[in-house]
Amino acid sequence: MTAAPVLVVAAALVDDLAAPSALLAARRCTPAALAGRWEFPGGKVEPGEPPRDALRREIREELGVEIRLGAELVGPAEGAWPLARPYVLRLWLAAVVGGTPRPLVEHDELRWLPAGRWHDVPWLDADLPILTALVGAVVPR
Ligand code: 9L3
Ligand code: MG
Repeated sequence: MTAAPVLVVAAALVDDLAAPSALLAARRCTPAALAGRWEFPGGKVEPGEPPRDALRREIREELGVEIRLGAELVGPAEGAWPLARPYVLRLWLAAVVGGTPRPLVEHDELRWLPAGRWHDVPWLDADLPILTALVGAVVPR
């Protein structure tokens, strides 16, 4: 029997939703198996929680900022991106509208990657195909 998918939501935080140039990458420090790898920040949706609300909550908890959501980068598996089972991920472009991002919970470093350098850190294996699709979907300047 296969466990039901668990939805994770994450943000591609960019400097400008209308013309993305810089992308925020977050380096995980937990769990040990993922420590040192970079990701789109976010986390698990709680039962009954609307996914967009969950994403705003996760980013508030993890980075201490308020965000505005832009377009979703729709994935290939019923709109989601497969992670290691049971997780699947949905990703939205987003911009910071209040505060300055800081690594508060499960990251130990944040980095704004400039245009053309979005692949410059060792991303989580699961996030790499999503990053590649993102690069193809947004037009950096
Ligand atoms: N995960 C993968 N890529 C991401 C995020 C936010 C999460 N961009 C994976 C890591 C964990 C699981 O999803 O195995 C749950 O994420 P979290 O709640 O530990 O952030
Ligand atoms: Mg998280």
